[in-house]
Amino acid sequence: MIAKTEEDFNGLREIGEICGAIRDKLVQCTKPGITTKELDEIAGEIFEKAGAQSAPKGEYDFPGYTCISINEEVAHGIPRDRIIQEGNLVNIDVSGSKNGYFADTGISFVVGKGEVILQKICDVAKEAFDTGLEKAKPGSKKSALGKAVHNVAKQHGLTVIKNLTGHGVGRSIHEAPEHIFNYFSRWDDEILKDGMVIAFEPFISTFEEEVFQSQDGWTFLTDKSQVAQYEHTVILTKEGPIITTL
Ligand code: M2C
Ligand code: CO
Ligand code: CO
Repeated sequence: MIAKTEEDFNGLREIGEICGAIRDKLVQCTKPGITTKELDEIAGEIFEKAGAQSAPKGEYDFPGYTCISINEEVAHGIPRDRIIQEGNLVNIDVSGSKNGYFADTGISFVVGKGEVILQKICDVAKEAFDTGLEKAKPGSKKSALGKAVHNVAKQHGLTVIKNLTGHGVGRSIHEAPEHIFNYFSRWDDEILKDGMVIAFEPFISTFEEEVFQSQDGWTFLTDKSQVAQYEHTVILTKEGPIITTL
């Protein structure tokens, strides 16, 4: 969407804050021994108390309030009886709606002490987000974001997942612009607009560049790579980006 009115900005900020708070609460509750289903139930309670709805459940009939992905699961992990363990790479992705406005945010992190490479891909995902965000200005090319993300990954001897992308958000969970690529695409000549709302989500990978879908019809998996994501909902304005999900 293109945010124009005070009502748009307030509505986007409200659901952004709710999703950001759920993300932070789930990260804080992620300890060895807890299951992904137990974490998801915490999210369900907060959505309800806040008068908000889970976007995956509401829009896609996803079997969970949030997507929680562990290790080889990159995204769209279904909350279930999988027990989180020390050293796991965990991704928590929270998206929701309230009063017709949507937000989407996600983070990957390591539980306790883990392999050094896991912390590195999480740090690089955040660095790629921050660097890409510097290019997120009305009037600039959308392709500049992906170029920045891929460059940061390459600088660290890493790469990106090319078949998972960011997207427009605001009045629904996935809307125009359809793709914010995490690499430079010369066919992508779209210009970013004042008030445009995007979910920017770099996926940084150790070497593979594509994920595949699991038999469960939802979960995106890698074969041998390790992958980290970092995502926020951002309103692009001439005065600078507004991150609604901080
Ligand atoms: O848009 C995402 O960030 C998720 C969608 C949840 S709906 C089941 N919030 C995303 C991540 C990876 C792939 C596609 N979409
Ligand atoms: Co998301
Ligand atoms: Co998203």
